[in-house]
Amino acid sequence: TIGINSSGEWRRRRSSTKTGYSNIVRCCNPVSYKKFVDFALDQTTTHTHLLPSPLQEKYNSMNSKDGKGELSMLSFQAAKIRLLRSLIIKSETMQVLDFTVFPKAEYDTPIFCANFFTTARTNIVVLDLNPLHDIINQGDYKEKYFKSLIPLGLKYAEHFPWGGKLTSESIKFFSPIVIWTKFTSSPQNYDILYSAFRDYYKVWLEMVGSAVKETDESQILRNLQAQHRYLTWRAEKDPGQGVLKKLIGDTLAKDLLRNFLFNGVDELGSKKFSDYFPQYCCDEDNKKRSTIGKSFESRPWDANGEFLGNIFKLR
Ligand code: BLA
Repeated sequence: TIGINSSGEWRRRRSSTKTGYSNIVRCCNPVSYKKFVDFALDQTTTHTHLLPSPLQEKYNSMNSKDGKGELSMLSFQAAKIRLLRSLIIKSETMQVLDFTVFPKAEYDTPIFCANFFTTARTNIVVLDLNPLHDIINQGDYKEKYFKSLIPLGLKYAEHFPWGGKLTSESIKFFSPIVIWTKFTSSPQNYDILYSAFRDYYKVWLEMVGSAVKETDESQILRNLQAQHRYLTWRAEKDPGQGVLKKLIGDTLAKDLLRNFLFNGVDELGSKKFSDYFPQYCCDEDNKKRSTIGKSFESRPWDANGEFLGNIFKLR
């Protein structure tokens, strides 16, 4: 039985094992991210035929160094999907979902992105259909994929307040309907998060389903470069890196990031991080999270999905 006490504190859970009863301290959160992934896989199979990814053999499950945490990985591919992969982390102190789906380069559809970091008290959440191309300066791409979704974004923006300042470059990878939020752990919040996840995923599946295969080589190349740029950003700057390194060590964390989570970063293009993000060129080892700092204290889109931020900051 998983429960939560009124203050959202830890609770002791009695779990039965083959050998009897053992008391395991569990994070109070009555959330199971497996349910989210199960939903997504189930929905995906109603639209397309999922094939196991060649990555599955190597990346399936792993224990953390201290033996108290478990990482579970799943990966698939499909006719229009280059890679659908999920990572669930469960440890004594946190639960994490990193679920991302990358379309093939013949499609310019957004990348589905769900990143949830949960501890006993708090949650850091990004749920979005990450635009493949610039939606701040490129009106047609925004129009094509996001115009009709603005009401959906507003519906959840009401419940999930903007999460506050974030690495400035990240905003370019987010859409006008991004759910970027932080909230305290509660069953009600997880119910709404689950509902948002289902809504966003269903909408994304429809998008991919109706996407028409691009035949123009230059457009395909453009999509491929945008995918590679995205992978390069995330493989290098993912805020989860520190947590992963702590859990499984530097070498395994790096391998997981480059070869599983952001698979393709070493294959889909040859540009390096500093080619795409020259503003980081002079930072020592790219260690700084952002050279232009964090910004966007409040939601930088208005109710019509118009960008309100300072675009100059983003150059
Ligand atoms: C924090 N995670 C964040 C923040 C963002 C994201 C925007 C706020 C801090 C910041 O802006 O740097 C997520 N950023 C994203 C995503 C994109 C992006 C999804 O640019 C996509 C383009 N988060 C994870 C995983 C873990 C995790 C797998 O996705 C842990 C294993 C943890 N995220 C995590 C933690 C923080 C965080 C601990 C807060 C600490 C910090 O800010 O560094």
